[in-house]
Amino acid sequence: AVERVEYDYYKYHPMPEISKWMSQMQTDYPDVVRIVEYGKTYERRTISLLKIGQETGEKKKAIWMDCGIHAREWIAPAFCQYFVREILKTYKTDPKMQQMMKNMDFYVTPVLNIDGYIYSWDTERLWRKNRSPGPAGCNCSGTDLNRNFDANWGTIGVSNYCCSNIYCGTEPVSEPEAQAVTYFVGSRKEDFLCFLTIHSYGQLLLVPYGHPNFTAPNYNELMDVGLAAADAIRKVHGKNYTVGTSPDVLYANSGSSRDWARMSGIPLAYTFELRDNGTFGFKLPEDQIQPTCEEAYSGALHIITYAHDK
Ligand code: ING
Ligand code: ZN
Repeated sequence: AVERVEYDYYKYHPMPEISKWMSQMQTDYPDVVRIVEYGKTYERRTISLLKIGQETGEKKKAIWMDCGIHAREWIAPAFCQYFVREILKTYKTDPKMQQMMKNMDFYVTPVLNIDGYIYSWDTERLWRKNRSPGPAGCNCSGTDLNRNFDANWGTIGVSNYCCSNIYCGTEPVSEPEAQAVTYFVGSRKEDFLCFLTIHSYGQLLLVPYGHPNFTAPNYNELMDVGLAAADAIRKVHGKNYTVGTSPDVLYANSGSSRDWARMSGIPLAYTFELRDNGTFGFKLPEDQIQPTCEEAYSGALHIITYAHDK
């Protein structure tokens, strides 16, 4: 018999294990899980997502979730994997989840910035950016993928200095990882009800826009749903998540994937900043993976259910 070792959702996993886990999910749930390859990183690794939903033969709505756009935020990929396991577990018995999987496909990217994630494991734990080389004459590598999207690109909260951690790149969507998301989501943007991008840390739910001069047309809806999601989060382990735009909560920024998604017409676009509040920061201990995932799941599910029922 083939020995099956249970995947440990409460540990951090290096990229090869996450890739194997993705294949295993497709094998274990052949009716509802499919791996979709949708881009290449700078170092030519394949960017893949899990498409999760019931095959109905009809055109379906969709939910987007990406994790690991920033290399050092290890809790984010851990959450994407937990999220996938949880919806598949729930689906077996829960009529609401069955209904949602019939009407919607969940597109979940566990690690978007694969090159950076590997670099963070192997070389520099606190690496944030991708791994593309800087422009001619610059000795630093990496562009901040969350400053590279085509959303008021390069205007505020970025750096043009290639050694900066918030270097926005040479032009909008110069980076292959940002291109992959822009193309995949952009080519079916009418389908997406919701765009969730998962980061750490800070315990925040950020709504569009990052630029203080612009307000989302459904700002009130985004805030109402975000505040209700924060309530749902608080009920799980008592943690407080602050809801607002980045200029209101911390500082302004441009070129984020969330702002791009909202500008593209996706109504419910949120950035999750998971635990903690700075005690451990990016090096969140493994004993906090489970509670962090439990509370974030509750918040994400609130937004997704709202998007579905609306
Ligand atoms: N934070 C996000 C970043 O891209 C953000 C989102 C922007 C938070 C501006 C607060 C203010 O910087 C992390 N942790 O990556
Ligand atoms: Zn981040």
